[in-house]
Amino acid sequence: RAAVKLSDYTPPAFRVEHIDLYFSLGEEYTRVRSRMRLCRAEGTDPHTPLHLDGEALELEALYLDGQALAIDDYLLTRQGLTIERVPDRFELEVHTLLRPQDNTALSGLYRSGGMFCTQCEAEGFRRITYYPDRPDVLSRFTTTIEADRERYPVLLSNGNAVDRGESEGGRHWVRWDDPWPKPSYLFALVAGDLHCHRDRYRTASGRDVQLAFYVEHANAGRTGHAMESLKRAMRWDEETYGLEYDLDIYMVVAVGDFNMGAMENKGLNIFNTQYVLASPETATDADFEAVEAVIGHEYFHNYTGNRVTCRDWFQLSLKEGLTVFREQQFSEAMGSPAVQRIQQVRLLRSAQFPEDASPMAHPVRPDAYVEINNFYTATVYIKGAEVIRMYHTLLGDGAFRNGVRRYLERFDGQAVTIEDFLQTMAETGGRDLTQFGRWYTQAGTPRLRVRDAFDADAGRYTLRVVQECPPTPGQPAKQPFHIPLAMGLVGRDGQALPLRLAGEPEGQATTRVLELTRSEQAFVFEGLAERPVPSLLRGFSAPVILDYDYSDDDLAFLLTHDSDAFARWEAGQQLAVRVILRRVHGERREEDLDKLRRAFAGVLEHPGLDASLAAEALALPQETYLAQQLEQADPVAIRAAREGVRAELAGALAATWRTVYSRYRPQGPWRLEPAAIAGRRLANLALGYLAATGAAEDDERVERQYHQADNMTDSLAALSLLADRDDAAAQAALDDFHQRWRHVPLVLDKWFRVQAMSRHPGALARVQSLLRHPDFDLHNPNRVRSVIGAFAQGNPAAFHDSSGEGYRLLADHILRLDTLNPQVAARMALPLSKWQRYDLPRQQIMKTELQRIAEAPSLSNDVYEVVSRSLE
Ligand code: HT7
Ligand code: ZN
Repeated sequence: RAAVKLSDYTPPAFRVEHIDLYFSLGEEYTRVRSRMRLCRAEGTDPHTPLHLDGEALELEALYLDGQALAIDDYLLTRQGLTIERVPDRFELEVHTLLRPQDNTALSGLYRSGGMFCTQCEAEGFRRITYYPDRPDVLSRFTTTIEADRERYPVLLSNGNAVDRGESEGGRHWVRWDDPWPKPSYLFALVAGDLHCHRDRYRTASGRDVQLAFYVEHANAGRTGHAMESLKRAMRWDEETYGLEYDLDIYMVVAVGDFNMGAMENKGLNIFNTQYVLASPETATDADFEAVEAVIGHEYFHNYTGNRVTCRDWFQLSLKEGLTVFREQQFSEAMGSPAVQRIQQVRLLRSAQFPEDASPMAHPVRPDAYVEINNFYTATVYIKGAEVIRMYHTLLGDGAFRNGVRRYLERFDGQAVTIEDFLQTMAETGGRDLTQFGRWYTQAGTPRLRVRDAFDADAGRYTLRVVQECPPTPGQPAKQPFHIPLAMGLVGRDGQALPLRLAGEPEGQATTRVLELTRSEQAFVFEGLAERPVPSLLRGFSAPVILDYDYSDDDLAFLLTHDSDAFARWEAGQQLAVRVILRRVHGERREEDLDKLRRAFAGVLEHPGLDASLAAEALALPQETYLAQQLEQADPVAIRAAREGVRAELAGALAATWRTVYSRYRPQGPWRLEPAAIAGRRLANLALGYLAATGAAEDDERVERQYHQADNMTDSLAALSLLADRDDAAAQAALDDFHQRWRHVPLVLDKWFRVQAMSRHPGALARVQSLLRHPDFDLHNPNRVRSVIGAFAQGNPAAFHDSSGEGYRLLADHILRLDTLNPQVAARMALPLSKWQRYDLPRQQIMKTELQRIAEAPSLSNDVYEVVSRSLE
């Protein structure tokens, strides 16, 4: 199937000066009339035909400057419409007919519950009307929506409502005008019977902006947190980047059927309900945090993405990497920067590193794709954000912010490239970033091998760093990257040592950023009285794998003494990784458990204990991260080793966990405050260990928490521990939860998820029955993710069951889902693409299933691209 290549980019031949859309929404079909003012772009050959993208449309009529075109005046294909001869300036009117109620792909105009809504990024607008559906064609939009007044009292689109009226047959209409030229992917329309939560925000310059959250009536009262998050995001962007909102109204609509998290349509964001609705009874603390982050993310896109957009989809990380980084900065500012950083790195390691090591590996700026929807990846988003973070590290906060501001001013209203951003940052920072640009073009996770030597006589300590990057598809050899390596040296007394490189004057800095630009480099520190312990990659200053031969004692020492919170956490994780992996290899050292027990006890006894950091430090490394440390992983053995260590730590520290549990559980009613959130986290972590002691009193503690909880965080923490058991109390709790929440879809998703991720040996069979449960629905992406996604990505031991049943079950459902929603089906196929990471018998079955999918008739481009690349 044909790939789109970055090297084939050509500028658009026609500009759309204005588009006037008219939607007549109906139950059977919807009619769309589009009137466009088009003109040939300067310098374009006057004979270039006009091509408009269009997909799954019924064309009803076409008029050029008022003249109806006959069927042989144009060429209609499955991809679009071509008119061979057109004047330099003209008006084109296109009438299309759609059936949104049959649109199960959730791209273009579709139905979710009782409402109509749209999703146009990346290429959904072409499923609404014929149009140059590419991000470098910016146009002024006016949109009129006409629909039944009773069923759809709320009619929304981008910009400002400028007119409204009644029409015959109980129908009404509203006209919207968006003053900001935009690409078609930012178009949005919503119609429904919706509850509106209104508020207002006064900008730094004193303008009032109306804020409006629309939800289905059943969800009224659950938008308060999202509203407050939005106001915080608006203030933060003003204070941090000097960016003020640029329309008089900001609307957010929550829909229950959505392929991704949310969408930044100009002035009319459409959100997955998951990232808007939050109340203590239905949402966990993590959900509350995610709502704030995603609300921020979409809001920040208003500049980084909307005011300055992408020239083509290869530049996707230009808006996504930068916006994820801005979202991360926002979350760091609203909470604990260290905890946020740990969570970001955990996500990068569990989602992006495996992608970078798989056949799906691609650079942050890919150079070819078959289906762009497959490139909304962890690499483009979160490695892209790490790349932006490295600019920040190299330039410093002030120059970085000035650079972003200059980029937004210079390219306001334009569709630009990653190169434009890099150039602006280089200019503002006064740095040559040419080599840094390789982060965009080379895939793969670089590995840093660090070796050291200490010359006691000269008081000189040398760090030698070698960087390597493994081959990735189409890129057998890599050039060295420009890598900021933040580091420090810790003295044997636990004090941070001043860092003076050979030839430098005395200085007091105890953290500094070494810049790696060559395959091999040495850094010599002077003035050291004793051999220090190096603290490397502080704050995770680059998305790399660090290889330095720490002793277990060094790790325990850093866990206690490192002044960098991230590095402390990392040291504890590495110690735990070693102990668990030794078990995987059948190596059982008596002293191992004791080391870990002492390290953990040390964290808990630390005088200035930060409960949320402690919860991070005491959580065992994820199974997927453990698997990455092995050439070929056996997920069942990893699960057994990890659970074995958990059980031993539970037993060895049982009294401590019980004390922690009772001391940190917040007293009194639920509150969304940092101390209460941190308390719940640490108490629930302790409960997780207690669930593994095997003591009846601890099993009862879990049951009691489930039944007494007044909030979803505690209720779900207990339920997920109960889902690991299969006794009567566990079943009763699962039944109770289902009974209580079966009418609240987002909570019911949680019920499915905890079972799909159960550590019980019967989890695979349970997933098979969940897929037959009457509440399971392949049409709803959230439900699909909470069963199939949670199982295949979040339950490695069950998914990789040696029978191959997990793979077969996944393949069967991908094939079914592909006929409904190819985008989501392709995402569900990704776990199979990582087959090389597993032992040979598993590899074989995974490839057989990939092959079976590849050979299925009428496979979508989406799934085809994932499975074919996986098998290359
Ligand atoms: N920019 C948004 C991308 C998005 C999307 C892409 C493909 C298919 C469906 C989609 N829904 C939203 C999300 C974001 O990054 O903010
Ligand atoms: Zn985004």
